[in-house]
Amino acid sequence: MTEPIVLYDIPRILRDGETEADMSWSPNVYKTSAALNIKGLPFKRVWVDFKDVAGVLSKLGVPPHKTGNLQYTCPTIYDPATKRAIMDSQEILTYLEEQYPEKPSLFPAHTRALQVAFIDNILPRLLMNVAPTLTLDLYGLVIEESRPYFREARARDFGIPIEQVMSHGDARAKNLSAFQSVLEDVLKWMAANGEGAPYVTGDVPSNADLYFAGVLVFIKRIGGKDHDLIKVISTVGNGRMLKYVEDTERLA
Ligand SMILES: N[C@@H](CCC(=O)N[C@@H](CS)C(=O)NCC(=O)O)C(=O)O
Repeated sequence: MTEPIVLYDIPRILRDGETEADMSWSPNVYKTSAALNIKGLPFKRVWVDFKDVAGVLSKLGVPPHKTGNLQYTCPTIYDPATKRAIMDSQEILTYLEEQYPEKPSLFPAHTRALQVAFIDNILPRLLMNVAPTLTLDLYGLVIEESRPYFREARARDFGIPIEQVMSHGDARAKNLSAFQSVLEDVLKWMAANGEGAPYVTGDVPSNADLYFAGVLVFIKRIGGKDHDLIKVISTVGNGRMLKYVEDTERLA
């Protein structure tokens, strides 16, 4: 019997009533676990604290990122069938599509260019409004021993301490309203698929869905039910956006 693929993931602290599945919060890891599930490829998760990511992943022999502040990141997978370790959600997806062509694809025919256009449009708009409204919430759920590492690494990424990343008052209201506009745009575009089509790409989920859903599921898992961002999600499209989040959360 083939051994399951190993997926390296970063855990978070659980709140009362949450289960191990809620421990996964990363939008990038979401893309990979959802892709593995959609493709029906069995996998097991290995939890690695923020502070240990570089140490654990470098031992797998995966080459470090050539650009950016971080040399090693999750998701990373190890596939025992080919004895290969691959890092980066998009590199992993390319590998899975090539290695397992008989499995469902995340690129329905003729959608690649439109998927890239969708991702390039929505991702910066989401991140520029989610970072100032959620970063400290994430920090609060980082495993205690990894907090100094997280604080230092994010200050390096943002160029300012994490407290200063957060917006307040009018600035926060603007972030929330801009976040709402992205969701409204996506619902408007999805309406072109016809009534009730569950995904951006219609009846089947795609890489574009996983990018978008990854951020929304991240908000749900980190913010919890009372966060302002979740309240925005709940109001958009009379519950249709919340349903999208709940449906896509089940993919991962
Ligand atoms: N481009 C990468 C980005 C991965 C990434 O940034 N992962 C974060 C978690 S969301 C991480 O591993 N951070 C480790 C750290 O901050 O040291 C991908 O798509 O996989």
